[in-house]
Amino acid sequence: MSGDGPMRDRRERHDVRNVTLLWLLGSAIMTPIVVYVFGPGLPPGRGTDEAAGQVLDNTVLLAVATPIAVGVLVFIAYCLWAFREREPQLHAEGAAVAGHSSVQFWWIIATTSVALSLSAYGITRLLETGAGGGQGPQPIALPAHASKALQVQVIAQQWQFTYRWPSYGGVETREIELPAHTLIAFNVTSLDVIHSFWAYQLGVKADANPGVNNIAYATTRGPLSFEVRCAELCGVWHGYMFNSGSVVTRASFASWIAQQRLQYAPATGSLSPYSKKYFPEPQRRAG
Ligand SMILES: [Cu+2]
Repeated sequence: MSGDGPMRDRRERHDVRNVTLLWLLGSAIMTPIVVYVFGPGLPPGRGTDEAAGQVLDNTVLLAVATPIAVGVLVFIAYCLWAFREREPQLHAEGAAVAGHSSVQFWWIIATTSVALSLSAYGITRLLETGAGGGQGPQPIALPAHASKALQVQVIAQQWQFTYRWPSYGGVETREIELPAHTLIAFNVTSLDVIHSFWAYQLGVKADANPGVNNIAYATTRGPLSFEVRCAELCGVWHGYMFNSGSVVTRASFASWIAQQRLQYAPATGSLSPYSKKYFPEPQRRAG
């Protein structure tokens, strides 16, 4: 008795043409819905050029993933139907599992091409715009006019962020306000343990490491309020390490920073000189 004959018959009965049509139709319907209905609501919003870029990238990922997800769902649905037990037999085993070399071949080709082209897309986008992530002390992908960016130093410590403004007399503030339509260079560092500066609506997330100046760029758009959270478990009060900030018009920013300079003048005088990184306990960090 040969087991090969009936199995081959069974395989040939598969409705490849209609399954493929169903997949193409489902993808043609679902992909525009996903892109145009869900795309605009994807994180992290359009608070900065970088955040908007992340929305675009997330939309591209979702658009590419949709036909794949539809394909998997159609395939599962077809399997449930095609391999259902037609005539219940108490002791019958299912058909032997058989490979299908051409499906396997094309699956590997398709998934490899999708993964490689997405990684090429990701690398291009990172080099084009930066991504709002810290790129270390010497970023290799600089935005245009990077040297004219407004420098803001983000100093993390257990368990709060403070902000230092080298172009405004080195004043250090407890809150953060940023001027609209301005390229900002966040110089992120820490005084103690590893933290992470995560300003969600700005599309910025950068590690705050002691002894390191980690630079992230973002170009603000219109007025906006945003939240800052520490995104790295940093001790018992990690969950309380947050504050809020806002992007305001350039005129309001100018009056805010002037008022901060005035208010903190006595403190500014006793701060150590502005530096890209600080070691508040020099005796424990000799060298
Ligand atoms: Cu922290």
